Amino acid sequence: MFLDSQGKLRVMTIERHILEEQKIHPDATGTLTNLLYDLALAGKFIASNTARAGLVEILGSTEDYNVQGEQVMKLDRLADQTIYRLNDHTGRLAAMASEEHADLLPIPPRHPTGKYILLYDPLDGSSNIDYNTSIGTIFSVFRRVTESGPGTLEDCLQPGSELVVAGYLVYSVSTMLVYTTGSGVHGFTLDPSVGEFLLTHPNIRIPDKPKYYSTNQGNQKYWSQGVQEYTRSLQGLEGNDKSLSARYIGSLVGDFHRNLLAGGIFYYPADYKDPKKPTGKLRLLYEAAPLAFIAEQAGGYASDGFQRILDIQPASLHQRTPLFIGNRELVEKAEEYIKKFG
Ligand code: AFP
Repeated sequence: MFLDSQGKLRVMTIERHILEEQKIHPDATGTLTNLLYDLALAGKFIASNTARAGLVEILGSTEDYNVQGEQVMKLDRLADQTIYRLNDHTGRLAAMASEEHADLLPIPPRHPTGKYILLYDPLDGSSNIDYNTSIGTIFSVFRRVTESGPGTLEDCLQPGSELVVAGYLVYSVSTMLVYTTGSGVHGFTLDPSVGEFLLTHPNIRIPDKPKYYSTNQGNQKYWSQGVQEYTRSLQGLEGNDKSLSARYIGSLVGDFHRNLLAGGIFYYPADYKDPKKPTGKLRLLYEAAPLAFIAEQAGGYASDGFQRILDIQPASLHQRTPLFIGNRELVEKAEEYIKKFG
């Protein structure tokens, strides 16, 4: 909320912003607008539980019981159920898929199905919960490819280039929701006093001058030569490159969000901890593809080290991928090093 140059009070709530975006698409029916609004609402519920996590015994194991003898629900399960329950009956979705579940989540047969597919990682970075460090929710939406009836696996297994919405919530010093529908990236901060997301970061662009590199360098000995050499270049140990500062939370949303605003690169490469399976850790559909869509809309780029993340055709719901994401020239440089050194 602020006064513009004419002294008029300006408030851009997320609802108003989503409605204004809808006007860009004259054929829009409003379904996607409402779906986004449902996700913002889910974010408010999760943020509220996250903020009270240390007080209401929702940390720790789902096997625990609170003082009233009620079974305690772990925060990531609570987040998962919040998103599912707020979206299972609206008639907007044909199916959902969550990082917390092995299989696709059907819409209960008593409710109507719709034309969209929602994929989500309800609480990313959950190993940070017990340490009061930032965590997040990642979501993305595809248009279904099947004609009607319950959504199928085929509807979910689409490349990121087909996404119609991607966004995340970060629960930290404040709660923010950042999303794109393909016309720029916009960030909203939750004002807890009124319970509303207000536009605070319109049209986010990754700054041209990168500041940070973010990776779990504890895994360095398991990396390929290309990734090791690339890391040396980011540290200014190769040629005349200036060094970047290192920052790593271990919570993808938090690390990505910081680098989106400050400039830099996040990478989680394939590693050889298990020499038979040199895969990345992050999930293509729940983590890499949505953030890749946001990065590209903000002027950045995302790759698996060989190809554009958004071009990868997923073969399974929980497929993992290496991820290099952030400033375009830094990601392309990673691709060059991997091409040259492997
Ligand atoms: P958790 O949800 O198990 O904490 O995993 C978080 C995550 O998927 C992603 O948010 C982080 O970027 C990455 O894993 C951190 O992995 P390392 O702990 O191996 O660095």
